[in-house]
This record gives sequence, structure tokens and C-alpha cells, in this order.
Amino acid sequence: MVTAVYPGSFDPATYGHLDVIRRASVSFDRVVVGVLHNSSKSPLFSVEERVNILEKATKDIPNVIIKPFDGLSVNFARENHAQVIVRGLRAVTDFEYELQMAQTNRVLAPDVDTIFLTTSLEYAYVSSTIMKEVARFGGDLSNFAPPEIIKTLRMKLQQVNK
Ligand code: COD
Repeated sequence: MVTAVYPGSFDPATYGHLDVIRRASVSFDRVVVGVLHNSSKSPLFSVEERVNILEKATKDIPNVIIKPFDGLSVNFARENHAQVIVRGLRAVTDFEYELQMAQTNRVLAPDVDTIFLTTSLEYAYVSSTIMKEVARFGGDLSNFAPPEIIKTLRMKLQQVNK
């Protein structure tokens, strides 16, 4: 049984993240999506909200579970008996950061490998940051995330702007 963890901020999840999760679920027996609790990115959504969004969006994929985590990704991988960390690659700009992180993780945990899934072309430009930016200015979000996530994002922005 091969378990993969997919750690990230997911603030909030986009079609890009969901595509990586769905494709990983085909290649691995179990995919544990790890939502980082204390992100240095000062997330818009709480970790509970981000977990909840992902649970709803992946409820039709039986071998995917969503968990919050704190600390190192490699420790999260070990706690979940995972052999693999999955990450997504969109462009060269992702590569340097992702390579450094994969190499650090390999030094910290030689028994855990990082596997990269390259983005599907239609989601190459999609990121949570850009989606939030478009949402703040009232732009069309239909290419960024499923309707349920867009609704949740718009409600959240209304709350924080009150
Ligand atoms: N297509 C394909 N992949 C995508 C897309 C897309 N459109 N959008 C995002 N992705 C990929 C990203 O490249 C990334 O691999 C993953 O999805 C998650 O993205 P984010 O932005 O939600 O999450 P990140 O990159 O902020 O997550 C960073 C971590 C939380 C994984 C990292 O900070 C971490 O591991 N922190 C814990 C401490 C640690 O272990 N650090 C590493 C050792 S120093």
C-alpha cells in the first residue's frame, strides 16, 4: 500500500490543487492532503475552514483524506506512514523553491521521496493568491475553482471587509 501526502496552504483550494489531488489519487492507494496550520503566508481562511472546503470538494474520491498539520511536512508524512510527498509544478518560477524544499526534505527524511505532478495546461496560471486578487476586485472566478469554493471565498471577503 503506497500512501502519498500532499502538503500545502490551500488558502483556498483551486482547480489546480483539485486536479493534482485527483491525479495523485489514481497513482497512489491513499492520498492524505495536509493543510498547514501556521503558515507564514497569513492565510485568509482558518485551517478548519480550509480543511472543510477541501473535504467538500473531494468527497467523491474515496482514497483521499484531508488533515490539518503543524510543523515539518516530512513529520506529517511519517505520521501518516507515507512514502511519498506530492507537489505540483506550474512553471519555472515554482521549480527553484520546490527543488530546494524537496532536497531539504530528502536530507531530513531519506525514506520519503518527493514526486512532482506538472500542472494541467488549463490550470497553469491558477493560484490561490491570484484567485483572491481577482475576487477582491469582483472579477470572474469561474475558471479558478468550483462554484461552492467561489461562493465561500466571496462570503469570506465580505466578512473581512465589513
Ligand atoms: N497546478 C499544479 N499545482 C499547483 C497549482 C496548479 N495550478 N497551484 C498550486 N499548485 C501546487 C503548488 O506548486 C504546491 O506544490 C502545492 O500545489 C500547494 O500549493 P500551496 O500554495 O497551497 O501551498 P504552499 O506551496 O504554500 O505549501 C508550502 C508547504 C506548506 C508545503 C511548506 O511551507 C511546508 O512544507 N511547510 C512545513 C515546514 C516544512 O516542512 N518546510 C520544508 C522544509 S524546510
